[in-house]
Amino acid sequence: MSKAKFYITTPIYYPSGNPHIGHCYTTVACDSIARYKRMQGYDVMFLTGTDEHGLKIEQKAKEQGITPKQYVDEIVEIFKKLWKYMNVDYDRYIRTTDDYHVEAVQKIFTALYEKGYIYKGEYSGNYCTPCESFWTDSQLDEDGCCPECHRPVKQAKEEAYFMKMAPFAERLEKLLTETDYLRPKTRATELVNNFIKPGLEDLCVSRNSFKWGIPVPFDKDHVVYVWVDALSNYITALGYDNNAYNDYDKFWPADVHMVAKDIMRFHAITWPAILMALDLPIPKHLAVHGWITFNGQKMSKSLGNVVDPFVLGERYGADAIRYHILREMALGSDSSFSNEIMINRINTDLANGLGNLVSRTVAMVEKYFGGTLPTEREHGEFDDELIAEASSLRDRVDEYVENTQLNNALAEIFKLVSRANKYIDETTPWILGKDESKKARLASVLYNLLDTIRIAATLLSAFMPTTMPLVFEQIGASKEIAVYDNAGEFGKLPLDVTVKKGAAIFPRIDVEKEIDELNEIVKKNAEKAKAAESGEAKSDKPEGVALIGIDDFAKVELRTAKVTACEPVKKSKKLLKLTLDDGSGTRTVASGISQYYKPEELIGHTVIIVANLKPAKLCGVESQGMILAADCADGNVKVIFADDIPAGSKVR
Ligand code: ME8
Repeated sequence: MSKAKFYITTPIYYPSGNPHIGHCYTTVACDSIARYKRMQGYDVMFLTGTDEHGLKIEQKAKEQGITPKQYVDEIVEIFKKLWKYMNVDYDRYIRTTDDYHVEAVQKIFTALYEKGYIYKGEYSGNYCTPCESFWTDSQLDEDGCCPECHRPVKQAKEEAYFMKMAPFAERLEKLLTETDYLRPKTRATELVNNFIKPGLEDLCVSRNSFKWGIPVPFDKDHVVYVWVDALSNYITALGYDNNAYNDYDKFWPADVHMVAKDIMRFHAITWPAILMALDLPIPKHLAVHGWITFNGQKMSKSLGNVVDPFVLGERYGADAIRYHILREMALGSDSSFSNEIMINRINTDLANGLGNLVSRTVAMVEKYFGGTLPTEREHGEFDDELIAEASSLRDRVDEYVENTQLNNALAEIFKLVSRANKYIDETTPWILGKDESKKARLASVLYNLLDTIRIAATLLSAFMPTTMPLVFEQIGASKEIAVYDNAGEFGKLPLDVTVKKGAAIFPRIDVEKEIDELNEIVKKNAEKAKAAESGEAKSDKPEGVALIGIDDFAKVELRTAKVTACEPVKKSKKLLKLTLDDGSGTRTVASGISQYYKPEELIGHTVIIVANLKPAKLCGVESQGMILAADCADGNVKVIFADDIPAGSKVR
């Protein structure tokens, strides 16, 4: 029998700045659910990615004198590095600049047009440049500013394509009020009252004031509105309207889209309307969480309070950060982040609670039994209560995960951890250990503790995947034993289990010292943000891009070479194979430019090559170097020709 499937998505993030702890929340929450579902035996697809088009990106790239693609390429790498660092195990990463996505969005746009849902008109109204959104007068905030970012709007007029929304109003209202789509459902009222009841406005679905977007296939002056482009990712990443993947039939409709409240409207109204227009099924749930605020303020670069997850992870470990943000955020409300709350929580729950439980229990098994429990047992007071709580934990956690209430799932697990610590106080193993006749009772107490830890740690491994294997190792739970299927039953560790003492899993943090140091970092960030705002730091390169010295540049050997032959690489959609005369002989280079050049357009030209690049095999072709090309602001790629320079000349 084939496994049940489960499809979960994060928003695709704007790579317009480095990721922060807020982005981590949604991604880590989805990762934990995906891991939990995998443990339960589901066939899981966990999708994340980046939303790379739009005016904002085009403007930022321009400010830095690079192409939009270069700009996003750099930041996407930082996002990916962070997910690796946070032990986020996604199944697929979509970039909206991926060819297959571009192709599919064009088909989707055309289909909506051909079905009569999209028409051409003219837009005039209040436009918010940072949000790339037009707003009606009634939607503006009390100061007449953008209701989303509260910045001033300007009057703008442009020829645009629109999508009719009225045909979907009734179905949308039903979806929000009568089904379990929106979580928490309490948010349905604001959506219905603010957007549906006053009459759904048609959606402006194209722009012609900038270029960095997916061209409307039948009207190249326009690019597809970035939200239509972005929302489509949830289906294009499965292979809808493209051949890159073949998972649409299996995984659609999605089980959970998770987003924060800032983009709820797009996922609660715009996205279902697009799906309805395409006659596609609606996802099962939209889980909306609040914002992580910093000391009560929204995290924002200009306030200098963006919390850098790399800094925190370096100090306390990715799992401690994962735990803290998941434990703090209740679905539907904001959660306040402060260094103090975080450190106290790590100390209380992880170091004193779980860490202590594991180290005390393991130490006692070593002290009283040399590391291996004897098989004699004696049941005693307090056992039944602990065992009942431990063996029923999985059901309770299952339900919370099912309802995307991860803070409650963790609270439930840590209730059991507290219960187990209390059990140590109740059963006083250190007194039992002094009495030879109480050895069987002592073995029972320690076994009950170890098996309780096994259950808690198995369920926790979805949330804290790095450290739980260390717990299993210490309590002697093999890979076969430490599995979800065993977590609903007590007594799965062998009676004569052998423990292995190890280092503290979550060392206690010195609160005062850490808070001082972290506050210093926050202060410095705020100063940097202030300097940037006043223009002092304008020459700063984007974070993550290091400057190189002249010595580094000298390592690169650039030479001119003449293209003597060129042909497409059979196994690749992107590569051309170029044969080059580099002045001293012939060499082959594979280059990803077939979308931009036909082979005959290159033959006879002289290009610049990186001549000392390590050879690499690309789709079966050994590439001996690379040719230089420019990513142009309009998304085009142009090879740099040096036709009047003899082949083999050094470029410096
Ligand atoms: O909106 N607290 O991208 P985005 C909690 N590209 N979550 C936060 C947060 C905070 N302080 N800050 C960001 C976009 N997030 C679009 C999405 S989807 C088709 C297109 C998280 O980079 C949260 O999940 O601005 C929020 O919804 C998302 O980042 C917005 O990311």
